[in-house]
Amino acid sequence: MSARKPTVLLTGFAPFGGEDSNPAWEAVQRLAGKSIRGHRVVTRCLPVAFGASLQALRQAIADSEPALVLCIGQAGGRAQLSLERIAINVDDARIPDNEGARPIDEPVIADGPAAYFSGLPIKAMLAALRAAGIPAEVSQTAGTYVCNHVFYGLMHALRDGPVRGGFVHIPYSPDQAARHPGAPSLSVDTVVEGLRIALATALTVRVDQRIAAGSEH
Ligand code: PCA
Repeated sequence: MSARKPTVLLTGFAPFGGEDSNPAWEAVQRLAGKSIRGHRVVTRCLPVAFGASLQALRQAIADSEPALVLCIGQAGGRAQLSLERIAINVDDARIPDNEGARPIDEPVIADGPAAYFSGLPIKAMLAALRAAGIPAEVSQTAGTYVCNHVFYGLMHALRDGPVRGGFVHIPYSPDQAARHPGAPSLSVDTVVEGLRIALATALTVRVDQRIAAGSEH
């Protein structure tokens, strides 16, 4: 009987908000099937829709039985890989999702706790990324749109088990930024390398480092 190689689940999202691509999925796809610290990377593209995104995520977790889950989304306007610290129990959509839904001040999970912290060692991930020359930050909010919805739903789904999970936002790609003059960007190549480092760190570090990454606003 041969033991199956453990897996990590890495998700991206479909395009949204008038963009014709989502570099979160482009980057994630490029790690499909790769081996990172003895784990095979399983990938899934989630719909940008409040209900369907979490259904797809739960299904992907059931299918791949991962040791660790990392969800990736795009945050156009941010300048660095954003390691999200906290998911909150709020859906408040500034723009409709891809199915036209626009919840306002609704909980992600009725009667769920106000928030969950990331289950990943975000400070160690930050240090590893910076050491590799990849711009990164700890983010204190994942917003209140579909990414926060998925992050909160992920942490809720994993709350009683051994599987760890977290969320990373990425900037525009250079071609997207060319259509948003002045907006910062990171190449998909750099994002792919950053995600590889983030996953390798998350898989090996159990006790996070204690380094400052707070913000005043
Ligand atoms: N970013 C959006 C949803 C999908 C994505 O890639 C967000 O930040 O909520």
